[in-house]
Amino acid sequence: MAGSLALGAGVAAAQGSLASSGGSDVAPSYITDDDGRSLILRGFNTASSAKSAPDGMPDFTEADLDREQADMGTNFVRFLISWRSVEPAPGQYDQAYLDRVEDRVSWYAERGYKVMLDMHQDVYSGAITPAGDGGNGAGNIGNGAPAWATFMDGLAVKPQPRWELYYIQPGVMRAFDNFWNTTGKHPELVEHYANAWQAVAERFAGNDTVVAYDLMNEPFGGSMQGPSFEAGPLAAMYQRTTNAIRQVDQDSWVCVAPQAIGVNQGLSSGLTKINDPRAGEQRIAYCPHLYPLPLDLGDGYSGLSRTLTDATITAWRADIEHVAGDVLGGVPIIIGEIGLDTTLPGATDYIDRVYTNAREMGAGVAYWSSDPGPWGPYLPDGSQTLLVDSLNKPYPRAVAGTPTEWSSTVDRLQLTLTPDPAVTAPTEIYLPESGFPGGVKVEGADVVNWDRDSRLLTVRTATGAPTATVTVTPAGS
Ligand code: IDC
Repeated sequence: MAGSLALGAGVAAAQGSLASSGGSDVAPSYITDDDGRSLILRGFNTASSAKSAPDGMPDFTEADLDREQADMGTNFVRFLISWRSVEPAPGQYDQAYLDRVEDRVSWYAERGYKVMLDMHQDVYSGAITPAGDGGNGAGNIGNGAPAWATFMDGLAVKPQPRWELYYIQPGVMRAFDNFWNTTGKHPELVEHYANAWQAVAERFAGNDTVVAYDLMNEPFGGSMQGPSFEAGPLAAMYQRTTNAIRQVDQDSWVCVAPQAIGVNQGLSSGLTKINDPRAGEQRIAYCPHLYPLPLDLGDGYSGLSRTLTDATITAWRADIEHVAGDVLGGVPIIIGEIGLDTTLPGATDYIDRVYTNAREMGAGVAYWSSDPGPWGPYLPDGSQTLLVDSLNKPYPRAVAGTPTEWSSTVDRLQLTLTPDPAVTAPTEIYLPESGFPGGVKVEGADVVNWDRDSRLLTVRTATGAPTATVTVTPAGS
């Protein structure tokens, strides 16, 4: 069975280093910054509150961003945007909305972040339920597509106890079937979608802070599921949208994700190769999500649930490495969503396990989400959840070469890299105050700068060496 093969491969991966990942023989690759440095991206999804806000903006201020940066040293955001906001009427792109997005992007730019724009959807659109919540008072459910692009053909959407269950309501299934045009009645919808992305890309093409476009949150195939959907209408939409983006933007990375249902829980994806028409190396990235079923159902990370979750992570990782390495052609990986209710038993252990895997995979991570509440870093009263301490660890943010292995505890970081002589900018490392209250001791590299306020250390390794290992500990250690 494919599942058990994948499991075996993942176990081997856990013992190897970055260069010998389990699901593929292809070494991890990285999104690079304008200085050519490999980026290790750590941040949040911001935010769920944008989904049904009339102006499409998250309930997230510049002060919230300052707090996040000071508390966790993040350098990345998966920023939620929506098709309904970009194209409120067919063929009309709302430039005032894009102004608001650009304004938020400038907050991130001023603080040295990189932004991935995520065209979010859940359960197709806000128009699947007139009240927006299916009548069950659970808050926002459907979001994403504009009402004018929602064709349910009169089929029902009944109130459901969980938001995910709306996906299999007949009206929602039909809306997706019409979007993918498996009904043969709406060939215009995917075209609108690609053109909406082109309008976004046109706006951000010259913006160095926006590095990536996540083409569609959690694709769902309606009545077409699994590999036939992923290799069929999904891959076709990705290709069409990539082509549309490349007409206006040659440099941003285009991120593709698998079908969410099943693949988020560790099953194999049937996604096929997307060709990047840009001149030069392709800039496609793979951006899957991880939501092990036991945790999603509200179980903690302990006992049998922990065993099942670990098996999920192992299979999930092997398949991601296979798709990114072998199917898509050795592309970077960004985990677009991982997250859980931090009050569940074992939450810290689960977070550590996922971030350890991400580190070994060379993957970026966007935690779901920065919204106040038990899943996030802060409660509505501003107090911290355990997430802040769990995530506030040293990490290399930008590496002058290719990282081959790195590890960290709160007061120690070790990084091995293959230096790239063409990169002149230094390697940048984040060091939290909890582990590094004073000076730093650096072995294996020269210190360029240590800024105790921003918690950023920059170092330069010897030129000409084939590999370099940098170790950072607190001064006096
Ligand atoms: C959830 C929000 C919740 C909202 C729901 C539907 O936390 O408040 O009611 O969306 O809009 C995903 C989705 C992401 C989900 C998240 C957590 O991409 O939008 O947010 N999740 O449930 N996939 C798996 C989990």
